[in-house]
Amino acid sequence: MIQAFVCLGSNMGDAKAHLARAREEIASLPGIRIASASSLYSTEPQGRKDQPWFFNQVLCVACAEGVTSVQLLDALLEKERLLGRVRDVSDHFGPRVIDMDLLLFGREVRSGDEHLILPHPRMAERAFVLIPLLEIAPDLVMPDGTGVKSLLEKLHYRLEGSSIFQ
Ligand code: PH2
Ligand code: MG
Ligand code: MG
Repeated sequence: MIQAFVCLGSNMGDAKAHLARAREEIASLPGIRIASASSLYSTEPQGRKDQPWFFNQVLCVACAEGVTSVQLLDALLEKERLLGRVRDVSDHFGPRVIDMDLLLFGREVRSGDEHLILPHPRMAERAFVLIPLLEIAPDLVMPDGTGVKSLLEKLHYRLEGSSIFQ
């Protein structure tokens, strides 16, 4: 069994409903089980400010023997399409119906392959990822030995209830 972490995000339409659909679809994947889920956070948009706030959530996903990181990523991309995600290449950080980002897949490290980089290349700079991740895995350590808590300590952010400003 391999433990993977997935960050869900939505800032279009009924964002909470999109996250719920995403959880249902992920749970239906063969060889995959949602082991735990963080609460939902309302988060200030990163990268491009002129768009609605997001809801974000992190899932811990247990993958059966034989499920690979690329298979999991491809299954998530397929589910994004099923939920109505249309990718606009000119607007990489813009509004989206649903985003399902693979953050970590066990202790796997991959680089050089644009299709899948592990750990997720931008997770360390995003409070909207690290806060929900630490909620469900407070002692998590990155493959290079860095504690996730220490990554969050380096960021400038504000947590007010379940709202994350950054
Ligand atoms: N996703 C992005 C860009 N910016 N900001 C927040 N708060 N939450 C996101 O999920 C997010 C973002 C690109 O995927
Ligand atoms: Mg994505
Ligand atoms: Mg993303």
